[in-house]
Amino acid sequence: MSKYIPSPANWVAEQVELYEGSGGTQGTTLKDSGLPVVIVTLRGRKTGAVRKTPLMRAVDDGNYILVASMGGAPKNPVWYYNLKADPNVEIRDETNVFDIRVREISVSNEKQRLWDIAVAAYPPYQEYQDKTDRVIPVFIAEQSS
Ligand code: F42
Repeated sequence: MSKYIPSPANWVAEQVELYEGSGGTQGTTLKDSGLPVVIVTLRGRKTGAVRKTPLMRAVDDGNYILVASMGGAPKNPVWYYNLKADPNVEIRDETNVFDIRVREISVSNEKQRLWDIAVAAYPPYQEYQDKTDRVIPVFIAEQSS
């Protein structure tokens, strides 16, 4: 079993601790927004360590949509590169936990469809896209394989 390295961002590490420590019954929303969050457990591509990344919950017909927005920052979050290197993740959605494979969506019509669902779930994603020059990557985690 690999070592777990918490996020260097304290508010993120604290949310993970509360969410996972409570078995998915506490800390399951983003701050004051009340909007639901999932925890994605993945592997660091250089350290091989276990990393845990909270993301907003956006779902298309039972499949989770993962949006690498990082608040509209100019660079992709590091977890984007970790997922490209190893797409096998665990997703915790409150008390439900799934082992699942993710893939990046680049086909434009499918990406637009998933993007629209993600923005409906979390409207600030659109503001983040508008303020950055990069095209925000989107992954899908398909429950059925
Ligand atoms: N971020 C999003 O992008 N989208 C969301 O929808 C989102 C929602 C959300 C909700 C709640 C919450 O608490 C946080 C939320 N975040 C969301 C923030 C998200 O959880 C991440 O913190 C954020 O996207 C930044 O991701 P990051 O992977 O860049 O994390 C940074 C802080 C981090 O952990 N950096 C590490 C570090 O030490 O600087 C690197 C960790 C790492 O993966 N290292 C790799 C390794 O091998 O271990 C090496 C990677 C390499 O290539 O160098």
